Amino acid sequence: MTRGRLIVLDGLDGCGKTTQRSALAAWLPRSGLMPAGAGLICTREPGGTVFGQTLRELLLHARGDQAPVPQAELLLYAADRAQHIETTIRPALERGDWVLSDRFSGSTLAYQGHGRGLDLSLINQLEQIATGGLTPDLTLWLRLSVEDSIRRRRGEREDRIEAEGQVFLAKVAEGFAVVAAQRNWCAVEAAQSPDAVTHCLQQCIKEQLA
Ligand code: T5A
Repeated sequence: MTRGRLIVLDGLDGCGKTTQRSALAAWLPRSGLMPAGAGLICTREPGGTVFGQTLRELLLHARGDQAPVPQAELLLYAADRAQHIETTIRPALERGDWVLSDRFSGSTLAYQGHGRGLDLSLINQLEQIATGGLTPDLTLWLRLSVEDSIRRRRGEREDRIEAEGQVFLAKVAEGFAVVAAQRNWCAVEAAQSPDAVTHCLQQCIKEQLA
């Protein structure tokens, strides 16, 4: 049995991860890329496990006195990831299944590292603990401007991270650009029609994983 593949979608809030995750989930099993018999697990961070759903609620919706300080926030994202990897992602990959995840450790570098200004080398060490060294086979970065991110989410109820505002989001956007270059992510312009974005993502996946 060959190990499965881990594909990650990442980027700013509202960049289209959910939309594209659905499109890729429909396409991947008939793409000819997955071995016969391999399943596809679609998941997300935070909240890809039952335990993680409780953490997601705390991370995104706790306000006022209940809200975590930045260091606690960092540790909660790491805890969510450790649980996600050990109970969902690693077993799936070992079975030979493919995993498509909406966000992974690059988000922590972008949001908690570049956005909050927490120490990047400590975040990298924490990533080692949380992931046990597991890295994605391919990360697809949906590149979107801060202005488009805000425009797309206008009128929707903001979660705690989204409510941080434009200056924070600009630092996160810069962070994604840095991490994408360092980690050799596949960048796709997210400000195109959803179908055009899907087509570009499919091309990246075929080029990298065929
Ligand atoms: N976070 C997460 C951290 O701070 N650290 C971490 O380590 C991790 C893992 C939750 C938050 O947690 C933070 C980052 C986040 O702030 P989330 O649940 O992934 O993460 O939240 P969002 O990224 O905000 O998810 P959204 O559902 O809001 O955005 P998506 O999934 O990227 O985008 P989607 O597909 O829902 O689309 C958003 C809107 O845009 C439209 C859609 O119809 C929708 O209205 N749209 C398009 N419009 C025009 N053209 C296109 N191509 C479009 N594609 C989608």
